[in-house]
Amino acid sequence: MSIPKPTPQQYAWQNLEFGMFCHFGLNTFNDEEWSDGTLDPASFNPSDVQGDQWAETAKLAGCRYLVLTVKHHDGFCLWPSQYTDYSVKCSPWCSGKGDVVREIARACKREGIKLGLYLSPWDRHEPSYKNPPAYNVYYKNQLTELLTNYGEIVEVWFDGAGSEGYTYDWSGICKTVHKYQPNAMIFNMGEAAIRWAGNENGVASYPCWNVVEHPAKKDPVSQSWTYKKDDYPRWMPSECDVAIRKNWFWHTDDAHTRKSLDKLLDIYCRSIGHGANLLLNVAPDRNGKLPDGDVARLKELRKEVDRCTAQSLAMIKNSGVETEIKLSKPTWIDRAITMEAIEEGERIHEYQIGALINGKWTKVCQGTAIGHKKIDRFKPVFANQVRLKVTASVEEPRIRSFSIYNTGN
Ligand code: FUL
Repeated sequence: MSIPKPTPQQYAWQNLEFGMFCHFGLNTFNDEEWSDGTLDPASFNPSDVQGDQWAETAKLAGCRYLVLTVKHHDGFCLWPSQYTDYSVKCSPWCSGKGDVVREIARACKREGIKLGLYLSPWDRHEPSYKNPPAYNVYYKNQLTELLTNYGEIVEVWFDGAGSEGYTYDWSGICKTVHKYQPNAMIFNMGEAAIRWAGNENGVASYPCWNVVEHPAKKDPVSQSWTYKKDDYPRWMPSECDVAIRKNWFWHTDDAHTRKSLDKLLDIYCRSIGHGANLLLNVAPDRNGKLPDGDVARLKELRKEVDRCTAQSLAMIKNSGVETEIKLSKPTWIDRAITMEAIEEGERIHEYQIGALINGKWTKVCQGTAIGHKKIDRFKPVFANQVRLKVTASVEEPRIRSFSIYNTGN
């Protein structure tokens, strides 16, 4: 039997690596995170919705996709859905003629940022929620509106929160996605193409394998996947989510909780650097704008990621168990970034990185999974040869790139 491999869509999505999450809605205007569906839609009144600023910020941060909460648990819709009045059309914003989803889709397209949609299954406003068969129709209708009116959608984010024990028509919901957006990633529920990393800290525990065994075997998070037993093992990459501040939505009093640059760099190395995608939430404020302080922090993050990795001392592509880099003279090295050619499966199960120091090979780090990307940070060594040695694999290892750096950190 051949080893599991990503679909072309999963592969393309993994190459995006970094996304921006935007939580925006009635909660933004009421200092709430989980409002109960009774807030007055009239309170949704941004002075402007500056989609271009969101998309430009995503781009300068190095994000390649943006996931917008088009409906959070409170049921309020950021687009004028024909299936409910609990939406922007009953708000004073643009005299009820506005459409946040349209604005953000337009801006993302302009910047070359792919768009993802978070549509909460749990709905605390919609009266039919009490009647699952009726609500499933409502949900699929809304999904159809979203998947047919806003261009290409890269990901549909199905949040499991609040839905424990509820009967969703996951098969029908996923069919709707496949029908209208066959390339979209389904996050976390139903016939998921990508899985949740299992925490809201933005980190993937290591090793974070791309291939999942049958979920009943070990992964409690994945009980929501509706695949049959025979469909395992299967390729299902991981996505990590985290907010730049303590909360997901914008609040009047949490700017001081903005994560430090060091914290964000650590998150980056333990999500993207563990082979997962990172979805970093930056919440638009009541002016419909991403706050200046958050934007500044994202710029710092991008600058530091670029500084550390823009100039590799050497980079090499290879097939086989040993990949060696020879430098012309001894150089300080403190980081290695390795990528497997995952389109051919996750073949590497164990590896070591060694450096030739004063004529002697010394191990600088070791690991198990590499997958899409592994970032190894280690104590600086002064060496002119560095070697990646695969010590356990299935089939011949395929190294998309092995590169070394001196970050000085
Ligand atoms: C959770 C939600 O309950 C939070 O409000 C937030 O949307 C987060 C991304 O997912 O499950």
